[in-house]
Amino acid sequence: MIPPDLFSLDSIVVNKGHNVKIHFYNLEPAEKQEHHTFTIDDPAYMVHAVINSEENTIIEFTASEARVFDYLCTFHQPTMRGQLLVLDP
Ligand SMILES: [Cu+2]
Repeated sequence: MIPPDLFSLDSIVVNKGHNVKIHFYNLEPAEKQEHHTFTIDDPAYMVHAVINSEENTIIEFTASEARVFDYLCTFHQPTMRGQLLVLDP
């Protein structure tokens, strides 16, 4: 059985007002040329980072709105997804 594509974190918890910095690594071997995305499709946080195998990037934004946001990889649904919880302390 082939293991499903997953994020290493299925939830991220931050406080409202904080700067969020996500180090996003694609751990697929280079020869696979398999892309992943980190995507939050919400007017509060429009994030869409696409990276190829063995690449990495840093995604930064300010957590200006407190609630639950889904994040996902657009290529690997339904398995590759998680939730960003922005708390109002
Ligand atoms: Cu993916």
